[in-house]
Amino acid sequence: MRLIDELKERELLFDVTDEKIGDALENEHLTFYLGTDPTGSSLHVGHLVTFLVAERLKRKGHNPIILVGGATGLIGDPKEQGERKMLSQETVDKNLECLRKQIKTVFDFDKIVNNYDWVSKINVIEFLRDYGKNFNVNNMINKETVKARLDSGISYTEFSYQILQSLDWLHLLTEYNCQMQIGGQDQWGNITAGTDLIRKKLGTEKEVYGLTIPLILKSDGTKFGKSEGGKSVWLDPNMTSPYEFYQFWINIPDEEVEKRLKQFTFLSLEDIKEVIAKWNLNREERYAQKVLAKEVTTFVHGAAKTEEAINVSNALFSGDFSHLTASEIEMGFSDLETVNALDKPLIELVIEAKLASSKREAREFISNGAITINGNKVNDINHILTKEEAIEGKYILLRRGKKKYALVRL
Ligand code: 485
Repeated sequence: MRLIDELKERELLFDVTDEKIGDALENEHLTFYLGTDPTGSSLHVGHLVTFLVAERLKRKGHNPIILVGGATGLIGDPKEQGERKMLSQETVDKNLECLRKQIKTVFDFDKIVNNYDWVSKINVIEFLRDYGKNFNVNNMINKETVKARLDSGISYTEFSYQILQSLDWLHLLTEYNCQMQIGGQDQWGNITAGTDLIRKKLGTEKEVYGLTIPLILKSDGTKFGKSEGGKSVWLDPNMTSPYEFYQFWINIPDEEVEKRLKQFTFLSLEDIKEVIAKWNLNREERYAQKVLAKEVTTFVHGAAKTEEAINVSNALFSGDFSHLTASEIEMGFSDLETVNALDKPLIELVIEAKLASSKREAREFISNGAITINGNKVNDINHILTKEEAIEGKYILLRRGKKKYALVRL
């Protein structure tokens, strides 16, 4: 199947600037770029889909350049909700280093550039004469992102953003023969501003192509990429643990799972069909979600962390924690109420861990068998936890009933 058709089939194609792109993707080795601004210290799953398209193009033999916007991050791409808070140079620099590291660890992209390197060298007279002169304000105002802000207001700073993104592409085309830019569907205006600038500066001597990827939405039309608590799902394991990351994918609803397998995994379309057929035999087992979670978590966090995440999930499901390692406990239960054992009797620990609100209640829970330690029932309210009972001599999971957990550290 042609790559362009495969992208369509996987619901990864929103728009292209030129239909010839289909042939170019098939017959040429294009250098292309994808840009992101260092507005945070990590990418999230919303970014991921676009980066995965870059990976797909790379696997087809095209040459990726990843641009991290050290300059554009200081300006701010206009967003519908209103003017951005300007970030300090320090924050942008710090975020940029984090993103650069993350992109290097997760993806296998050799070339990462920073537009600060060339944008910071342009002076205001050059900016207005060499670039500004090629932009028509009427066209600039008609870009979706600007149009959406005309009522509420937009600063000249954010209004100028599209000029910067356009001159980036011109720079990368001149420097690296970068003929294609990809981005999410919200980048359409910036990308077409770039093709216009290139045409004005270089005529039609160079073919250039823009390709956008649809914004990922949940089936209820809301934004994709928030976990149940409304927290963003980040790629940084210190912000979203591999276990939480895995859980996010395990919890993808049935009506979305086939689409996510197509968009977020490198499984072939035939393999995905088979996964779906098997899943349909008994949807309750969540086979398709398990394949999805395993594939995406492995891509982002590697096989070892994924195995830990799966072990934690299985332990939570079965209530048997005896096989977990200390590192798995740390990954899976970092959010839990944690108490230090220090020779305290079980009844006190249960209260301290907020699994009971009074001595009377704690005694009742323990004696009627509602309290387990690492999955085993204990009925003795004065039981003192020992290192032998602890996982790697360190951790004990206290549980009340089916769902209430606390972590005891020895
Ligand atoms: O030359 C460029 C300079 C900056 C950018 C692109 C080219 C960044 C771009 N303007 C942007 O704001 N991107 C968003 C970001 O950085 O968070 C998101 C897009 C999304 C997808 C993702 O980056 O909103 O659609 O492209 C990778």
